[in-house]
This record gives sequence, structure tokens and C-alpha cells, in this order.
Amino acid sequence: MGQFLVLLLLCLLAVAVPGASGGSGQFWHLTDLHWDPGYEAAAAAGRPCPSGGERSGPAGPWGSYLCDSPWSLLGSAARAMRDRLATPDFVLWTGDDTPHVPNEQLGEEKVLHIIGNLTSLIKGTFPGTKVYAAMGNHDFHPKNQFPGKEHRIYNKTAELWRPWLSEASLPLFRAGGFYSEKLPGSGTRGRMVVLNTNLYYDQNNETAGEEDPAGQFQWLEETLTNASRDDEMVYIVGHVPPGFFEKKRGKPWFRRGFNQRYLEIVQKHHGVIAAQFFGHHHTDSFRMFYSHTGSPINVMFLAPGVTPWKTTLPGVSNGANNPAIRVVSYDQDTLQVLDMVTYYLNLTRANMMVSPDKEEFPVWEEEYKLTEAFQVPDGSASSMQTVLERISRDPQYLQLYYEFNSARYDLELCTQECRVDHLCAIREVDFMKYDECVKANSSASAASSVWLLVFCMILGFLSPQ
Ligand SMILES: *[C@@H]1O[C@H](CO)[C@@H](O)[C@H](O)[C@H]1NC(C)=O
Ligand SMILES: *[C@@H]1O[C@H](CO)[C@@H](O)[C@H](O)[C@H]1NC(C)=O
Ligand SMILES: *[C@@H]1O[C@H](CO)[C@@H](O)[C@H](O)[C@H]1NC(C)=O
Ligand SMILES: *[C@@H]1O[C@H](CO)[C@@H](O)[C@H](O)[C@H]1NC(C)=O
Ligand SMILES: *[C@@H]1O[C@H](CO)[C@@H](O)[C@H](O)[C@H]1NC(C)=O
Ligand SMILES: CC(=O)N[C@H]1CO[C@H](CO)[C@@H](O)[C@@H]1O
Ligand SMILES: [Zn+2]
Ligand SMILES: [Zn+2]
Repeated sequence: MGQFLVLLLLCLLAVAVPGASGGSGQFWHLTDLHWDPGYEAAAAAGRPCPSGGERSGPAGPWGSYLCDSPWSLLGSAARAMRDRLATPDFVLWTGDDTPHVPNEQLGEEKVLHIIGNLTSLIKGTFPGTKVYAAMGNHDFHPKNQFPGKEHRIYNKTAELWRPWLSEASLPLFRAGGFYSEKLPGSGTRGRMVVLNTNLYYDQNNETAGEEDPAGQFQWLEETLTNASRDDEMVYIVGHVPPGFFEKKRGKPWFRRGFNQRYLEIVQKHHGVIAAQFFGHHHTDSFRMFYSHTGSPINVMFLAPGVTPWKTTLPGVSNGANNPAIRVVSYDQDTLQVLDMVTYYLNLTRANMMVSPDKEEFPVWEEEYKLTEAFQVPDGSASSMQTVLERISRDPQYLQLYYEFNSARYDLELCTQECRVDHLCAIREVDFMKYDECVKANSSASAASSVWLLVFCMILGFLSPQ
């Protein structure tokens, strides 16, 4: 009887101890706002927006698919976030604030002014909420040229983000634009690791040829090792992701060596990485990470952008998107991703129906909920592997994924080439494996093997016995 009571007590304790099973929390992930401060003036004068380059098209009150965001669009996104979830646990903001215009039209002060303006918008939208902000490749002057050492722009950005950064993060941020902090809330074992992966971007000439710019890789390994020692779980957050762009075959962002190092770190430390959240693509996708034996060990979520800007990257066809924002639900103890809801603005409809002059705001509709759309229990690596298998096998799931990819801007059918581009990008972050995947699956190679077979048969037929 005594034994039974002790057991019962232990059992009750286990249930009551905080952290034994975490509550569920929520946070916003927003990315790639790309404010175009010249949009309204250009539209009023009937000129193309500065971020549209030579491309011209109708410039609606809420934006244009050829342009970066007018202020009205950003304000409407902020309002939608307040309406949907005003007090998240925290906010992830993964960068790219300035318009797609040549360096000559910007400058250090202008870039900092834009970062400052968007910082105020987000601070005003979520007063008192912790924001984990990462720098995007456009948040520098000249763009992409982030040095692996101290710089005035790092200093000034640290000042702008001062209310969000802990005192301990400041020196690190000033020296390289990255930091790591424990999540808010006492007794939590969550940690946020915010990287400056612009240091690995192949357009960055400042760090070309360096092995470990700003010592960020070494610092990351140490941070993850410490997290494991301290029984923490981490989210890794950044702007430019490793791996390939799913809308352009063979287009990576990282330099080869950096891509490999990043992948190795995830493979080695995956046990403490609950998930990764990145931006830069402006599209909605994800990346799988596998162990050496091929089991899914981690997932990176790529959030769609707020800017609808149609990319000018050669080889991408019709690469615009509807503006989108996302809420992630997670387990506050383990940081396991439980679900994800993406909201989007149908920009065409918004421009047709509502005018900002009348104090009317367009509705950001719920686009999809991860667990419902793809019939999975949560957003874990193994569930995302199931999602990948569904979209590999079932053309209907592939099409669903494809429409979400541009936040329902591009509703064309995703067939052969498109299918391979997306599946290989999701599956293979590694350069060599990606190439193999594309080769093994492309219809061109399938077609050429048929021709080879025919050729051999003819040879065999013609050759003297
Ligand atoms: C950045 O700020 C630190 C600390 O305030 C200062 O020591 C350093 O000189 C600054 N560096 C640059 C490049 O502005
Ligand atoms: C970076 O280096 C490449 C190759 O040397 C050069 O073509 C390019 O213009 C450079 N870019 C910048 C922004 O300096
Ligand atoms: C890891 O932990 C050690 C010992 O507590 C500490 O000295 C070091 O600064 C930590 N490293 C990082 C990158 O946080
Ligand atoms: C967006 O709105 C336009 C105009 O009303 C409509 O034609 C289009 O089908 C809508 N797109 C989606 C994905 O609902
Ligand atoms: C593509 O090729 C790989 C081998 O590299 C194979 O494992 C995979 O099943 C193929 N995927 C598709 C989409 O056919
Ligand atoms: C929050 C903030 O600073 N917003 C300003 C950013 O710039 C626009 C356009 O110049 C202003 O209207 C906002 O008030
Ligand atoms: Zn961007
Ligand atoms: Zn970017």
C-alpha cells in the first residue's frame, strides 16, 4: 500500500512538474518586406515604380506584382497581424527591407533609414514583444557586401534593434551581425540562434575565399554544443538559405564550401535543432536534412515574402507571389513545430475592391494550415518527410504545394520539369546530391536513355554476328 502511494505521488509529480510537457505557443514569421519608398510618387506621376526597373504595369493602391511594397501594403500586413494574433510569444523577422534598385539609388544612410522605418513599424505593431531580427542581403550598402568583421552598418543596426537585443548580444552583433539568446519565459529550454548567412552568399565579394567569415561557423558549433550540454533546444533563423532555389534549376545561394560546412553542422548537431526558419526566396517551400544513413533529421521552413515583386532572375518564369505572412504554433518546452498557418493577400482582388483613401483595408485570408492541407500530425522532420513523399507521389498534392509556393499567384499546372525542380530542391541541400537528383529524374536524361537504348538496338541489329 505504501509503495502504491509513493508511485502515485511520483506519477502526480511527473505530471505537475513544469516542462514535463510544454504548453503550446505561437509566433509570427515575416520576411522580405522590401519597402519601395518611391512607389506612390511614381504611381501618381504615371511612371513605373523604382523597383520595377523598366517594367511597367498598373500600380494599384496596395501594390503591383512588378514592384516592391508600397507603405500601404506594409501597413495592411501589420494590421492583419494585429487582428489575427496581436500578442505572439515572439516574432521572427528575417530581413530584406530595401527595394530592388541599383546601389546608386541607395546609399548607407538611405538603407539605414529604411531599416529604421520598418523597425518602427514592427515595434509599433507588437509593442513589448520580443522580436528576433536577422539581416537580409539587401540590408547593407553596397547590397550583399557584408564583411566578416566590424562595420558601421552592423553598429547602427544594433542600435536600431537595441530594444530587442540583450546586452550580451551587442558585441557579437557589432562584429558580424549574428547572436543567440534564450527564449523569453522562465524555465524554458528554448534558444534562438540568429545567423548572418549573408556572409556565405556567392554575391558577397567581401568574404569570398575566407574559410569561416566572422568565425560564425565556429561560434555556431560552440553554441550548439553548449545547448546540448545545457539541455536546450534551438531554432536557427537567417535570411539567405543553403541549398537551391526551387524556381530555377541549379541555382544555389551559398558558395560551395559554405554550403557543405552548414550541412555538416546540421548533421552533427541536429539533436538540439528543433527547426530552421529562413526567407530570401519570397516563395513558400521547405528543405529536408538527412543523416548519413538517409533518415530525415531536420527541416528548414522557407517563408513566403510580403513583397509581391516579380523576380528578374534570368530563367525564372513568372516569378511573382502574393504577399504572405505566417503563424507558427510550437511546443514551448521542446520547440517542436506543431502547425503553421499562412495568410495571404490576393493582391489583384485587393486592388480591385478596396481603396486606402476610404479607410478600408483588404482582408488577408487564411491560405492553408499545414496539418490539414497535407494531412500530417505536426511540422516535425518526419512529418515534413511525409509531406515530401505525398507531393512526390500524388500530382494533386504536388499541385497544392505548387500553388502555395507563390501564395496562389501562379496557378499553372506543375508538370515534369517543374516537379523535378521543386522535389530535388526540397530533398537535396547538398550540391552534388542535388545534381544527381536532377540528372536521375529529368525527362531530358530519361529521353536520352531511351535514345541510347534505341541506338544500341540499331547497332546490335546492324553489327555482323
Ligand atoms: C562600433 O561600435 C563599437 C562600440 O560602440 C565601437 O567601439 C566601434 O568603433 C564601432 N565600429 C565602427 C566601425 O563604427
Ligand atoms: C564581385 O566580384 C566579381 C568577380 O571578381 C565581379 O565581377 C563583381 O563586379 C564584384 N561585385 C561587386 C559588387 O563588387
Ligand atoms: C559555451 O560555454 C562556455 C562555458 O560556459 C562559455 O565560456 C562559452 O562562451 C560558450 N560559448 C558560446 C558560443 O556561447
Ligand atoms: C484573386 O482575385 C482575382 C480577382 O478577383 C481572382 O480572379 C483570382 O481567382 C483570385 N485568386 C485566388 C487564388 O483566389
Ligand atoms: C530522383 O532520383 C533519386 C536518385 O537520385 C531517387 O531516389 C528519387 O526517387 C527520384 N525522385 C523522383 C522525384 O523521381
Ligand atoms: C513607423 C514609421 O516610421 N513609419 C513611417 C515610415 O515612412 C512612411 C512613409 O514615409 C511614413 O508614412 C511612416 O509614418
Ligand atoms: Zn528578398
Ligand atoms: Zn534576400
